[in-house]
Amino acid sequence: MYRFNILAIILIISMVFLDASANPTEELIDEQEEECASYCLKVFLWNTVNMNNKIEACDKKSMQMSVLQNQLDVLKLKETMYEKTIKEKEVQCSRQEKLNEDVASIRDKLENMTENKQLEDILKQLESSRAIIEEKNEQIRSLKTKLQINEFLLGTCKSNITLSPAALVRQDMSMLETSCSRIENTTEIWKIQVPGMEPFRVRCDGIIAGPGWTVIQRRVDGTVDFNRSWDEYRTGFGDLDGNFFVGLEKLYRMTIFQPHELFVYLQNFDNEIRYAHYSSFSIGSEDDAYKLKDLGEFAGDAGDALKMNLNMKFTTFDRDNDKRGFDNCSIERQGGWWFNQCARSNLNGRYFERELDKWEGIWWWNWQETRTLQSVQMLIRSISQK
Ligand SMILES: [Ca+2]
Repeated sequence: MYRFNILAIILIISMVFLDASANPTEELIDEQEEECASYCLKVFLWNTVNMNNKIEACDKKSMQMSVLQNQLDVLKLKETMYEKTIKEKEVQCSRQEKLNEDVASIRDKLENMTENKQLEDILKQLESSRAIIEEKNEQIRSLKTKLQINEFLLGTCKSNITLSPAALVRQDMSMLETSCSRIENTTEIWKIQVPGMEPFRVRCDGIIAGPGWTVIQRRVDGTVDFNRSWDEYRTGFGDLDGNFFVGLEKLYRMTIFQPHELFVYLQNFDNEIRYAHYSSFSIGSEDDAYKLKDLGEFAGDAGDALKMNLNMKFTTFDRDNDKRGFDNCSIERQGGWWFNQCARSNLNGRYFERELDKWEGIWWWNWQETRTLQSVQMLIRSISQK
């Protein structure tokens, strides 16, 4: 509107000027000038209009540019927002992937745990089954031995039936004892016989703890070494008048043939005497490593130093059946025993001539710990013939 007003004023001024310059005497010139002025005015007006159009077009373009710029700004803003959103999504995707990996890992671990648990259960069942089979085997061995005993007794009865009374008396006189049950108030060496073994000599004692006892182990001095091999402990060793061990096989045959009790006699270097009595005593076969199977009830003034050895197998320096994983108790204690980890007594240890504090010596923990003893004996007696 402002530009239009300017053009109108210029047009009016031009017309006035043209009117004022009219001169009759120079008519031709005037006409020419008038034509020229008209032409110039037309050109001027055309240019003016043209410029005005261009200006308007330019304004229009400018407005369009402005609109486009606004749109561009909006788009840039959106682009920024989209970029931000994309980054956030990428982070979320990354987290999701990590989460998926963790879930997969946990699932694998759970599957492994399940497999391991199943494996452990199977191993436990196998171990349990193995223990049951071993127990059944031991029962079968025990029954076989008892069968031998019954056959032995049956044979004796049959031979008695066929003998005349006079021969029966003679045979009775010569028959071997099956234990020291008839010994009283004295100590003697008897030959006895139990099923499954050839007759063998034992030391019978009717003094230390009453009548009817068989001495199975005796320590009175250091003349016999008790740090012996498995075979020697199985067979027995030593001198029945001095120091000896009866032998695990004999001990097994005697205690399975008849129920027995155990008496442990202890004497220190002050000549004080104490004892430990167990109401029953038996050991397993060699297949069961002569396991200490029964101790019954404890009584006595020396304290119970054997209970931790119940159900333990026998161990020697060359046959490690103890419960101590890293070494052999028998090597440390220098004698065979039913070691656990290891023991609170060491009656088969090394003999010392005086009282010393020695783990490898002969001692009974519940009385005077590891201080060595002067003399010890282990005796058994048939309960049925007590
Ligand atoms: Ca061991």
